[in-house]
Amino acid sequence: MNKIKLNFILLIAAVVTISSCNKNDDDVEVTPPKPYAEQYPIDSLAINNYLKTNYISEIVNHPGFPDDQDVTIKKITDAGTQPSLWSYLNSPTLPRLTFRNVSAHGITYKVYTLLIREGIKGGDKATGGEYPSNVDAVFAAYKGTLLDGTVFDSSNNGQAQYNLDGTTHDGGTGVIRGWSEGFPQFKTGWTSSNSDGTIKYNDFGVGVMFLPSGLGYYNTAQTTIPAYSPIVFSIKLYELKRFDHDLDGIPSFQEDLDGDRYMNTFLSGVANPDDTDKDGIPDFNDFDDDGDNYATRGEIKDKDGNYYTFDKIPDCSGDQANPDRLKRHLDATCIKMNQ
Ligand SMILES: [Ca+2]
Ligand SMILES: [Ca+2]
Ligand SMILES: [Ca+2]
Ligand SMILES: [Ca+2]
Repeated sequence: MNKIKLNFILLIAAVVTISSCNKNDDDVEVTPPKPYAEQYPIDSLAINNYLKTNYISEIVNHPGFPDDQDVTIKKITDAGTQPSLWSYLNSPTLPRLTFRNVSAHGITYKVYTLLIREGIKGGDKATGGEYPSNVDAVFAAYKGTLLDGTVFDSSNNGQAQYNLDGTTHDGGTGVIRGWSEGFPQFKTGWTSSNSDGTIKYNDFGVGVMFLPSGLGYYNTAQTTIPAYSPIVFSIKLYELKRFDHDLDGIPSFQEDLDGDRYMNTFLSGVANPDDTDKDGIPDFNDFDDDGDNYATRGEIKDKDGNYYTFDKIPDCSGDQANPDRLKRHLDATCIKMNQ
């Protein structure tokens, strides 16, 4: 590995370390951590029980106002008229409860999300209807509750930027791992202006995520969240912001090779579907994706030095049309000098 590359990795590691420290500024109390493998089965049981004993009691329909699509979940008191959250599991219609397996801390978490409304495209700019990847930023509203229904935090402020990559770069707030796992299950809406100049959010994605404590705050109690609490977030996904982590000119979400919206750095020896040259650094963080010692940024220009749009990056033969082609910056055997 060349030195520049190594320094770049160390820089990224330093940024991540610093932002991780910042995230804990509000900590109230830290109890010694239990093994994750010991706590997770307890959380899993509690979340399953919650899903089977709670229902959606209200969804506010108030377009253009901050409380639009506020979701209230309550304990079931009449099973005949109050379908449990669990009853929506893999439903062909919305609401739909689904889960993903998430590998972290040496165990596999099941992360449930409930999709209540799809975000869709619209407005003058025809934006919206987009999924964030797990390393993008979101502009969202949220309400966080404990499994007993206690609300511990909420915000309808769509102006705040939350970085799903956990960092604070570009003015964002770093988030818990559970948000990085949950938000890519929802799509954005579109914005317009109210007559008073404030932003109106339209057709945004609405849903709920159910997070084990290991993907939340775990043993680090917050002011209103006891240690080892599974947490529930109802969310509204207004907008997103794309990042380009390695500054190679290709937004990170387009470096997600398997297209599952998740990019991670794994322990060495674990196959990473998003790492072209298999050097342990996924493409979105690797400024030389194919490991040919030429930076990606220099490999995606035409012979006049102009950058191709992502869709038009050719393969080694110059073909720009075949959707299955291997783009030249991902092909280490392609000679890229003197194009
Ligand atoms: Ca990039
Ligand atoms: Ca991926
Ligand atoms: Ca790599
Ligand atoms: Ca290269």
